[in-house]
This record gives sequence, C-alpha cells and structure tokens, in this order.
Amino acid sequence: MKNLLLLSFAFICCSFFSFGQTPKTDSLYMQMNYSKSEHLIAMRDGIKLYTIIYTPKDTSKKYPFLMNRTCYNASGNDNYKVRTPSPFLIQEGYILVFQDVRGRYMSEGVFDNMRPNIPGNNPKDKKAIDESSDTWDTIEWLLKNVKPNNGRVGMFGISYPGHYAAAALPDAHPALKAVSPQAPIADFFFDDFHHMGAFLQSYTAAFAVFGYHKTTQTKENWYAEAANRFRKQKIADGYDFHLKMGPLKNFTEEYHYDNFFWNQIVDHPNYDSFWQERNILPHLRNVKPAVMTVGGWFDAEDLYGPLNIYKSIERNNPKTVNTLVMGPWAHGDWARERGKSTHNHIYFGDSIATFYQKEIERNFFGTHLKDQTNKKLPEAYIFDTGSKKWETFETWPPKGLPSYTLYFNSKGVLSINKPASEKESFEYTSDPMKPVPYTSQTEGLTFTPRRFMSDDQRQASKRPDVLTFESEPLTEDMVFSGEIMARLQVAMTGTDADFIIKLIDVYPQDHPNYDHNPSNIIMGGYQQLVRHETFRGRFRNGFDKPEPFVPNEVTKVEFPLQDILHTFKKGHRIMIQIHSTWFPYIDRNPQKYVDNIYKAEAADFIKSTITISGTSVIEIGGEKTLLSDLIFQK
Ligand code: PG9
Repeated sequence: MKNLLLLSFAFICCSFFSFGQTPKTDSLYMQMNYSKSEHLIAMRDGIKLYTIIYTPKDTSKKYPFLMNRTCYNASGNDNYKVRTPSPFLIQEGYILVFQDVRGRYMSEGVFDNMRPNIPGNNPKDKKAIDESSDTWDTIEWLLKNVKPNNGRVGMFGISYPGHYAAAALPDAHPALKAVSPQAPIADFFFDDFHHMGAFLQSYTAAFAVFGYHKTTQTKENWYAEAANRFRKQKIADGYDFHLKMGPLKNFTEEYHYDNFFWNQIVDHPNYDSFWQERNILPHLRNVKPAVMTVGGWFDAEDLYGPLNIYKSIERNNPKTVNTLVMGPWAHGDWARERGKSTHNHIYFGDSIATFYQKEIERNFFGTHLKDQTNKKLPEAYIFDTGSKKWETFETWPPKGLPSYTLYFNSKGVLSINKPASEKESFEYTSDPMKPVPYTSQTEGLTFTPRRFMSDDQRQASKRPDVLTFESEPLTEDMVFSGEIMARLQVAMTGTDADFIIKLIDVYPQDHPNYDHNPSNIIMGGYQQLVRHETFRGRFRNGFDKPEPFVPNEVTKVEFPLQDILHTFKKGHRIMIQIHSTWFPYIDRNPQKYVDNIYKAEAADFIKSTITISGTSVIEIGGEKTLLSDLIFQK
C-alpha cells in the first residue's frame, strides 16, 4: 500500500511539470488547476479571432492575463512557437490566452506577413487594422468577459509571436502593463531571411510556412501540398543539394512558383517601401508598458530583432522600463531546459534556461502584473559567452568597458590597438562554384541552421579563398562588448561581391575537452565562431540604392556586425576571417552585377579576385556606430 501511495505521488509530481521544461497545456497540473474555454472574438471590423483561454479554477483571487498571439496554431501542440508560459508562471497563476492572429488557422481574415503598423488606435475606425488594433480589441473583450481579473494584461511570445508582442506596443491598450518580445522579428530585410541584403538560402524551407493562404478554417488543409513540395525531400547534404540547384531562379521554377511570400522576396530584392513599411522599429514610440526583450547570442533567425527593438525603445522612450536579456542560446532555447546548457560543441553551464525562467522572467511579470516587487531587474542582463557568466549593466551597449581596434598585418598577424606598420594589401580569389561551406558539419535540408554560430572554423581557415588573421596568445583576459564595425577598403576584378567577416576565439592547443561533448570534437586549438556578419557590397551606399563596383577601383565598404559580450581569456588568440561566399547559409553573389540576383542566370556567376587593403580595420565596442543610423534609416 505504502509503495502504491509513493508511486502515485511520484506520478502526480512528474506530470506536474519538470521545472524549466515547456509544460504541455494539457498536463495534469493544468487540468487540475485551470479550466479551458474557446472563443471567436470580434475585432472592430467584425473579423473574429480564435482564442483559447485557460482560467485558474481558484476564483477567490483576481488574476492578470498573460497572452500569446501566434501565427503557429494556438490550438496546436505546445512547441516553442506557441510557447506556453514557463512552469514558474503557470504555478504563479495567470489567465492564459492563446490567439491565432488574423488569417491564420482558426481565425478569420487574411494573413499579412509583418502587417504594417498604422499609427494611432481609434476603436471606431474599422479600416485602420493592424496587430496593435487587434490586440487592443482582444484586451477590451477579455477585461469585460473573463472574470475575475485584476485589470492588467501581459504579453509574451518567441520569434513571430515575439513580433506580435512588440507590435502591440505602439498605442497600446492602457491595461497592457508588461510585454516580453522574445527573439522578436523587427524587419524581414534584416531578420530571418536576409543579412544586410544577402539572402539566407538555407532558409528556403521556411517559405512553406507563410507562402500559402489557408483554404479553409481547419488546420488540416493549412499545409497545402504545395507547401510541402520542398520540405518533404530527404536531403543528406544541403551544400551539395543547393549547389546542384544552381541559381535561385531554379527554386522559383521548380518549387516556389505559387508561393506568394517567396515571390514577394524575389520581386523586392532591395530595401524598398514594401520592406520599409513592415519594419516595426520606427513605430516603437510612446511605449507605455514595461518591456523585457529576450534574445540568444547564437540565434541564427532573429538576433537583429531583439537587439534593435531594445535599442529603438531605449532611444525613443527613455523613461520606459526597458530591459534586455541576452543568453547563450540558439533560437528560443530559453524556453527549453536541457540540463547541460550547450550550444553545438560548447558547454556554458547547468540549467541556464531554468535560471532565466525562475529568476528573470517570473520576476518581470510578477513585478508589473502582480505587484510582487521582490527585486528590480537591471536594465541589461547579459551572458558573457567567453567567461560563461551572467553580467548586469545599467545600459546596453555598456558604458565604461574598453573598446578595441583590430588591424591586419602581413603573414596573417592580427594586431590589437596597434596599427599595421606596413600598408600592404591582401587578396583572394572567390569562386561561386566552390563556395566556402558555412558549417563544418553536414546539415541536411536545414530549416534553420541552428548549430553554426559557435561552430569550429578550422576548416575555413585552411582555405585559400579565406583571409585569416590571428593575434598572439593574449597575456590577459580581454572583454569585447557592444557593437562591432567593419571598415573595409576593397577592390575586385568583378562588379559585385559579398563580404563575410567572422570574429573567432582560438583556444590554446592544450584546452581540455568538455565532459558533455556529444560530438567528441577535440577542443585544443578549436576556432570558436563568436560573431559573424555578411554584407552584400552593392548596398554600401544604402539598402535601397544598390550600386555595382568599378573593377579594380578601391572602394569603401563599412557595415556593423551584431553586438557581443565575450571575454577572450588569457592564452587564447583572437582571429578574424574575411571571405566572400558562405554557402548555403548565404546565397551566392554572382560577382558580376545584375539588377536582381533572384533572377540571375548561371552564366552570370564569375570568379573574382578580391583585394582587402591593409588600411581596413575592425572596431569593437564604443558608443555609437553606423548600426544605429542604419536602424533609424538616417
Ligand atoms: N522568425 C522565425 C521564422 C520566421 C519566418 C519563417 C520561419 C521562421 C520564427 O517565427 O520562428
């Protein structure tokens, strides 16, 4: 009898939730403590949005709402896209709300990718519809129809749902008190599908998700056969597959000819009004709710979004509670506790996701939705990916930390804060038929390259089409923090080129292997990718103004890399790599200027000899770089 009791107690505990894991909303704990209801909520223009509500059964208290608006099927499984709240939030007690956004799954209306924000919010204006107005109307309905509630609403979401959380901020409903955009999309020309004008080709599989209007109200028809035309292939090596596919136009002809989102990308190769009006950043003014933006340093999909949503709010709303959390995570990994927190081959510590959920996220919502003012969050809660410790700062980028300039010397020597004595130039021949692989591992038909952002670069540094510069072993720890700028002087025999810059942490030869090292890779001499950026050179004078290069004419090309916080430890070396292909993560630049690379022919792809002048530099840290002007479209 005693064993039976123990066994049933253990079963109940396990089905509660394992802390840190994303619980299933149908878990025993949820069934015991929450009751579920489903609604079609009418917006100001009459369109009804499908909404699921989990209400705590204990009606003796008044709870706040916690809402997640999603394009990934609110009634679907609790994958991180729908993102049920952490077990710590569920245990605290909230009225949980999950809603299909307009035109998705069980909601009525027509879907629009990154629906442009319309300034203002007049509930009587049935034409001015955007994500902010749909959120406003939903909140109005919740406050009136779901009782008891304490009159306050919070929002959260990861990735596209993170965008919907950010899109609720302009002219927000007064009851919206706390918003956490997590890995939010800010602008599809800089998030997910593009990096500084170059196209993320290995992402091609993602088009199935948004490229087809739903045919009926049921999710079964949602993935039309067309949507799976590309995804269903069994591809072992994405590099070979994409190379054999040839120019991007072949993808249009063979797979995506009826995909409206793919055709939007093909028809708008430059940063024109189509993309500019979908950029949420200029609308983040008059932000009243408290905001906690969350991102992962190794997020291959949305790193631009969290960093620049935080910076835009900080710049336009200096009095708003505005927090940034950046951890050692790939896309959405803070929602999934795996115990040993690793990214690809690198081990960062134990239960980092649980620490975030328990000490940071629970505290943010508790403070602003339940008056649990147990402790004030710092402005920036940032994980140092080199020292592997959390740091807190009054602002981001941090003030008072050193900035550095890296110089390129002969024999591949990288000097720090010491200009190169001789002003020589460095050249390589870039061949789009033999592009530099973006990963040392074979990635199949990858939906998103999740592992490469801390990957080993030893295979690249051996290539003749990769310029590699490496410092002497450091005599002391060096903290690289904040924004990075590449200021290049280049020349080429072709008339267009991409520039990939990589900042790399080179481990000493005697570095021990990690205990938890699933791939048993040798860590001595490991060349860890810390930060990368790809810049499509045609956009050097503006992303809406592509220009060819004049062959053999020295030309300035300057662009920002995303922020970092990384301590390069004593005994390690700092490495910079420069090259012009990175495949199939980035589509190949023909290197002969054509108006639209998505329509380039095979014959347009040519070899080009590229020269990087010794006067080029990489600047790390510092107060302000082109990045802010780029973001604010100065
Ligand atoms: N931002 C991610 C994504 C966008 C578009 C297509 C596929 C993925 C995300 O929502 O996960």
